[in-house]
Amino acid sequence: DIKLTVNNKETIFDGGISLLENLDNMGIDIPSLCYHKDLGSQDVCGICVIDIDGELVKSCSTKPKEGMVIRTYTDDIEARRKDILEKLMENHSNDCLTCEKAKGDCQLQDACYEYGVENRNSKPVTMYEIDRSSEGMVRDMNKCIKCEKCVAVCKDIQGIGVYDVEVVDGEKEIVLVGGKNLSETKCISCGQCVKVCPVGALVENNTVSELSRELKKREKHFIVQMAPAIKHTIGEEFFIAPGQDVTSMMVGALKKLGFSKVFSTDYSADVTIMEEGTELIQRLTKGKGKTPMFTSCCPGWVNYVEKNHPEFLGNLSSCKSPQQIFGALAKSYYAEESKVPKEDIVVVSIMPCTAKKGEAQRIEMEDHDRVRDVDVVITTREFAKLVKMNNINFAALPNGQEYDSFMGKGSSAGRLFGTSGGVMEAALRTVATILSEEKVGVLEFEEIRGFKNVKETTVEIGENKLKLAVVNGIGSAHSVMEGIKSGRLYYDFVEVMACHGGCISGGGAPIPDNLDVRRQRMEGMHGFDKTSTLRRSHDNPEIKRLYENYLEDPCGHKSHHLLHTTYSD
Ligand code: HC0
Ligand code: SF4
Repeated sequence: DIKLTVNNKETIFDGGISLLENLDNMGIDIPSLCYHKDLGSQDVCGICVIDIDGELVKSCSTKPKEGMVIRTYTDDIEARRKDILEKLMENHSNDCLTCEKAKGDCQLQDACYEYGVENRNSKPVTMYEIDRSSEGMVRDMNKCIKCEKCVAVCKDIQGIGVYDVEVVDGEKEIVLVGGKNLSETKCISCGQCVKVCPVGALVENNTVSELSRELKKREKHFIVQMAPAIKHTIGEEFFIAPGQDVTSMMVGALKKLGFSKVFSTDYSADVTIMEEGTELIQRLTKGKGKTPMFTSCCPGWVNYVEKNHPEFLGNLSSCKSPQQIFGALAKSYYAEESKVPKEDIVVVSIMPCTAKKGEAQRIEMEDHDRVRDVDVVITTREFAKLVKMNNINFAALPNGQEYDSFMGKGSSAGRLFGTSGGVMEAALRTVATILSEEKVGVLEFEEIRGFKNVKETTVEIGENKLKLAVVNGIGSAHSVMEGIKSGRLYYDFVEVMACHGGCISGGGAPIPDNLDVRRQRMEGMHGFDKTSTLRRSHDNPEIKRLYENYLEDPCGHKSHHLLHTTYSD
């Protein structure tokens, strides 16, 4: 404990963390562009200066010392911050009007607004060509302020290292490693760099503006699915606490926006469990396919296997992801039952993920008539924009609004897909019932919940002993795969989610996103499951109806054709 003075008051600070973090804990907001709770400070931007004993010092890289006299706001501090911001704006594009981050997520804009700094550039800055090579995101270096957070998150957290810092002609540059544009690099489109970028240099690929216009034409039959994680995160965009289930408001908003049917990816996650659970049993007991089986529902992870470990492609479950299963069923089962031609249906997905945009565009994801499973993917943040653009008062929408039948109802097992360990847990609930005569009482598998990077457990089901692992974040994938290859590790089934905490922390999730927020999101999901009366995928009446009326058997002929795929290197 360190005793010092802050704004004329004696205060105790934690000596192990920076002044910026101590001040934040006290509720004193210090601006910073290069600090992030998960990453710490990159110690570059300098706007976090405070006055210590009469001198201006960066609070992010200074630790507390006994007797310090700190002032957090003086005329000198204000002048310094303004000066830094003005210099940044000298070289910044002036297209704030249409910038993705400007609608609430641009920290530079917020700081300029607070300090009265204007963008005086009369022409757009076009020193760099905008990189639109990725389906998931856009990189515009004309807006980069070189805070280095993208470098840190991609290298230190994701373990991929797409970005690096180089000095070119005496100027610092953020460069790409291994390619001229994102699609040539090892980038897996996870979007974690988009979330930490304080400006519009890294943004999701905007698909919401066009969607908004198309919806207003009311020409096509628009149906929408929303991913499990959305329900516990979108509230944050409207000042509702992280983790709170806002499904009813989502449904209400989507109806107002003109969607003919509002459905849920929790439903198709239940279908995934029927298919993937059956596939697992076939691989383990009938020798049909390689083991360990890996989940394949996270497109960041699939991209990672394709780019880095193609030797494991055969281990990926052949099952399409819930997003794609939903789309494939919408354009077949739903089209037939509701008598709407599949060509007239537009399937929109709301996903907490940037990589899902690329997944929907994959060549494997269209049928023999070249009709795509999913037409448009927008992120959680884009959905929030759609709501705001249309002046819908989200938080005031009524409770009790339900999904449409017959592709809306999902079990809470399907909902758990949105958090690390959830796919495994949902699968175990159903596999246990299929494999074991006795009704398995255990529904919650604590060992595979939470934020540990690699979670392991062994589950005995009837005569079978399953060795399981959950990889939480792509940063741990490489060592697990090397361990499997060398024989050091043995598993039957492995879940991998590219983002830490699972989809609740996807690249399309609300900003800010950090471990504190993620914890609340995860608790919200587990809380929902605990009180649910439908906790296993195979008990879902809409799933029973699907197999009875349409698919017949899991992994049967029709499923194989519609719901399974292969991946290529
Ligand atoms: Fe996820 Fe999914 S759980 S990847 O995070 O599996 O994006 O929420 O929709 O598809 O269901 C994302 C979330 C999904 C899919 C599901 C899976
Ligand atoms: Fe790295 Fe993910 Fe950003 Fe690609 S999207 S550069 S993999 S953090």
